[in-house]
Amino acid sequence: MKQYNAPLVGMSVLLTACQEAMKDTIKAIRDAGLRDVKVLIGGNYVDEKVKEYCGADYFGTSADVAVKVANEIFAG
Ligand code: B12
Repeated sequence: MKQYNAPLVGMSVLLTACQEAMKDTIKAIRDAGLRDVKVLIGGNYVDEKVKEYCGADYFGTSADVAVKVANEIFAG
């Protein structure tokens, strides 16, 4: 992520059991000092609550949202 200077990271989850891992991953991104990297999470059960819990910046339940968010971020 650091190496490629990625502005956006997307994560997909199917299982509620994977929520903690997603939270830990986002924490690791922040702890690595990558505070400007936006994190978008998605998957069937993901909603605003899950987004808040995991510390993500955006959530989506369809691929269209990923495109919308990416366009927003790349537009500055
Ligand atoms: C296929 C499937 C499996 C397959 C997976 C095959 C594979 N290699 O991927 C197999 C049979 C292996 C499987 C196993 C299990 N499964 Co299963 N499985 C499913 C099923 C039927 C479909 C999932 C799927 O692939 N959908 C197709 C994709 C394209 O859809 P999607 O994931 O929703 O993604 C869309 C959107 O959500 C969005 N999206 C997805 N990611 C992202 C990311 C971003 C950033 C954005 C913006 C959008 C986005 O875009 C996609 C396109 O529209 C679901 C039920 C369901 N209808 O969801 C259960 C389901 C996910 N499974 C479930 C369970 C419990 C399991 C097992 C734990 C069962 C067990 N006891 O062993 C295991 C876990 C295995 C594991 N280690 O992960 C539960 C999860 C419940 C929960 N809340 O956690 C579900 C919901 C079924 C249920 N109702 O109980 N499973």
